[in-house]
Amino acid sequence: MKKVITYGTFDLIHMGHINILRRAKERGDYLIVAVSSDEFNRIKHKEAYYSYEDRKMILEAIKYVDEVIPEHDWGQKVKDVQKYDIDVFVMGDDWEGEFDFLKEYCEVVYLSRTEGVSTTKTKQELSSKHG
Ligand code: C2G
Repeated sequence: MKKVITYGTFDLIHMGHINILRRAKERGDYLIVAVSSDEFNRIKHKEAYYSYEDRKMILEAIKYVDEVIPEHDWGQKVKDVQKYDIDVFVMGDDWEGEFDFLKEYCEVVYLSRTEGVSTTKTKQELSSKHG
């Protein structure tokens, strides 16, 4: 079984997230998503609308996702790749090159981001529309 992993906050799930999850799953048979904890989001200077528990539940309901684990810090990726016996690490290409150190442990794939959609954009448009 070919196992794939990807990481992210995945707040206010949108087509960009679905596109990366679908393509990540296409790279193997089993997709693990490491979703950023609320504490790690603070380290990433991100304020998620939904809590970790809610973002985890939403991801678990997506058909491409087989398992959801927490992402607590930047340094857990090598351990995760070894612990979960990962074959392919996938991220959007806004992270191009950032995780190449994982190449000695697994395949590293950066996939194109979906243009024109982001959680930040959604929040901004909603707040300007509805005040
Ligand atoms: N993404 C995308 N297209 C978008 C928006 C996001 O392909 N329009 C991808 C990102 O490239 C990333 C994934 O969706 O691979 C999750 O995006 P975020 O939730 O913004 O995750 P991020 O804050 O980049 O966290 O350790 C890695 C970090 O946790 C990544």
